[in-house]
Amino acid sequence: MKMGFDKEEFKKSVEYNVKNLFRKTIDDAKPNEAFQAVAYAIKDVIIDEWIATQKQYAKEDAKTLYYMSMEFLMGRALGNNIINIMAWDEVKEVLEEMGFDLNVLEDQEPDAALGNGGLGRLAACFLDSLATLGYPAYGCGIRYRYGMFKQKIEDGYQIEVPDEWLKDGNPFEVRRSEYATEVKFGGYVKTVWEDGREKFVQEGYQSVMAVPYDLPIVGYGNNVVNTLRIWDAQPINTFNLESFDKGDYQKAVEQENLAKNICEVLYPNDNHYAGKELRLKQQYFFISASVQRAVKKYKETHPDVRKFYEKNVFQLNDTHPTVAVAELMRVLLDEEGLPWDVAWDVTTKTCAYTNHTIMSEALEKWPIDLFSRLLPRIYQIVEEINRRFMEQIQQMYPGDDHKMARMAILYDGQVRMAHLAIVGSFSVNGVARLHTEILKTQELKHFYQMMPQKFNNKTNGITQRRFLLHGNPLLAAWVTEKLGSKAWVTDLKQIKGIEALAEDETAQKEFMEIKFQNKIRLAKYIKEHNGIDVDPRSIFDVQVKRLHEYKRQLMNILHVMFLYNQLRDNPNMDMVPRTFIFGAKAAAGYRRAKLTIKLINAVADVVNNDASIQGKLKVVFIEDYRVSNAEIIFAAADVSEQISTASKEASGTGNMKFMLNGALTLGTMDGANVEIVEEVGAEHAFIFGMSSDEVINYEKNGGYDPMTIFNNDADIRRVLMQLINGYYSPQNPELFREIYDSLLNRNSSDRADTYFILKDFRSYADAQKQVDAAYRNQNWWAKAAILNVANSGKFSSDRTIQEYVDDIWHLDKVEVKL
Ligand code: 475
Repeated sequence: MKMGFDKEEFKKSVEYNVKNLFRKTIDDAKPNEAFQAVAYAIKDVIIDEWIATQKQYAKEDAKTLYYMSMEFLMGRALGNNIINIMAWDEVKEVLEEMGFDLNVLEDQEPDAALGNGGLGRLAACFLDSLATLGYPAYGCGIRYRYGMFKQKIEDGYQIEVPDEWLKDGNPFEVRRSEYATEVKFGGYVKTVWEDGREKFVQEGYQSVMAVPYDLPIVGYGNNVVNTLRIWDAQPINTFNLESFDKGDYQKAVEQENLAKNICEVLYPNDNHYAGKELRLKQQYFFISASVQRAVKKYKETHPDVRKFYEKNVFQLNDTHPTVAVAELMRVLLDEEGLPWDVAWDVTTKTCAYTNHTIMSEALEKWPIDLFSRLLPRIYQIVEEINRRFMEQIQQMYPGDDHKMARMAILYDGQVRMAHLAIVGSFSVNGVARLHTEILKTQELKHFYQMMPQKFNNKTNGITQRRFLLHGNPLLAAWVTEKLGSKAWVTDLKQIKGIEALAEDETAQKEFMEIKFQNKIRLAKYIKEHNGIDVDPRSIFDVQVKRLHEYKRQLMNILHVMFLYNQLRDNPNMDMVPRTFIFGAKAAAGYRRAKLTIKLINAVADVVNNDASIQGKLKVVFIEDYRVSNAEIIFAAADVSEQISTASKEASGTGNMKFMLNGALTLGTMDGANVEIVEEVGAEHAFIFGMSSDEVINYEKNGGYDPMTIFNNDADIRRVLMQLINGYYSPQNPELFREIYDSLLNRNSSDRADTYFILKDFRSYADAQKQVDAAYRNQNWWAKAAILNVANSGKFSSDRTIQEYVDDIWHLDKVEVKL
């Protein structure tokens, strides 16, 4: 226990909160009320550390990271905060004395789902690591009124339900109206002469007030509390008679609507660019507010804004916050009066960019007419950045029009945000070694050739505090006992110490028993939420992640269909009972992804209700996959499905969470799988499929025809025919026609089976057979699982953050004493 946690005081605080919030005594409090009361009591503990931390940062004049991100997929805060103030056992005890179960209270909290998937969750893990390592940092984002939608499954189909996460308020947030900042949209730019220089002023614009809400980010056991600052939009002045009289009635209404709309909802697209105007408004809204605030704060204690970069660094989480490059230029040029060259020097020493995907449909390319209409001054600045950059290319590669066309920021009527991000940043990083290599040699090769010094790799990581200590208390306690220390909680490399136990039969038994208990916990969850009985003695084979074609959930379910055919032919087939578990949200407008969810559920319906296969096969689609149930799912997994088409998954982070919890990877050599296998040894994973080189080669040169496979492989053909003969949809045999067509018919890019599902299918099925064979040897499996846990040290986000600090951010650690 950390010094200073006073159980009696805490108890009083909870009772006081119940009284003041709900006019009740503690024994009348409903679970939700008790949750609120406990959360406020915890906030009370945190708040002093929060104040102390910020004072210490100011005192040391510490360099600060601004992690700019449209998404922070935080999940629940209560349990995590209690863990990080190191008061878990005490709080649990006090609550028990008061008649409450901490787990039940935790379940009252809605997930803060201000993100889609990997990119947003990575931002959340990074904040946890930054605070734990004691680095001064802000997360900067948007306070969406509705986060990621809640997923309901009705008749096998996904239904999107609005996520009213703020319905009962958010106990941990603090509104900071003193930092409200105006953000301007539209209008036109007027040039005026003032103080002997040309000045640009935006006129005829609409504006909103950005009002920040701060959330505490608690470091583990170190008194450090950083800030996640998310911005809300308010009308600048609610419309009044005065503007009515002036004939500005229309404008007043429009401004009010603008403010209402901007923060309304998170766009639910993962790895996909939709080009919506409101999305660009969201981007500029939170970036302008964050940049203005950062400059203002710096100027409060520093006389010379030309040295801004010495104390501030902006990390751009993908291209979504890239207007920061132009906005910082605008502030430095127009508000601070710096000359272009100086402003550019400051900007390019402040900004750094992380690329999270090479999927071409995810690349942000804003139409110039939209962009310049919404952000007229910003567009002017982008034009000048582009003009100067083109000049530079001309100088380095005289007459090479190809390079100009390939590298331009403004091209073909579009603003290419990735190019702006690269040109405006001093660092460009990928998120796993393979991904960074592909950026350097393929997608961004012209930029790499021109400015190789900017490029670097930062392999992703995850926080072991949430995904082991909180999510898997049984395994966490076991690891701590075996190591004789909790040091792994802040130094995951130490978990290597359990490697010595991998061959120890007692340890193996204990490990498998813990896994079994976690499988019972998940089985209970599935029974409660899906009404399906699953056997915790079966292999839990899990694929949880956003639904996307490149992630190939389709290949997984086609393989289930393939297995089911074998079982139907031979009910006595010798196989270890298997439970295939899926969890995935599909973007609301992604038709094929939604149809894949329907297919999974249709297969589940048939398979789960067929007594003839003697319970050897079960299929479960877990509704509303999100951070809070993910913690339970990872803990219970035996097999981790990481089966993306090689070269498509930039890194993956779920793969690391499974590994940390002792699941064996069944995967392709893609993203961070490559490094996972390197750490644990290929013999303790199941690797299959084409390499990224092979995939890229087919994409460039053609030569893949899925029809040949269809014609020559009767088992595959049988599975595919079942998509169109009503086998899983008797009432509508054509239901899955689109999926069938996607595998066999050429699309608009003249390719069929874009993600090489049929090409990799046999190799996948073979790997699945090896899983079955391997699981029969429980000693071997336990050993391999323990080795996975033991070798997961590299994949802590603490390691990732330390690399960002060493190579990019150059922050100093701050110590906070109370
Ligand atoms: C990668 N999201 C994972 C993870 O680095 C990787 C894109 C556009 C609009 C909205 N969201 C997105 C992503 O691109 C995304 O989540 N990318 C993911 O980033 C963290 O581990 O491989 O797909």
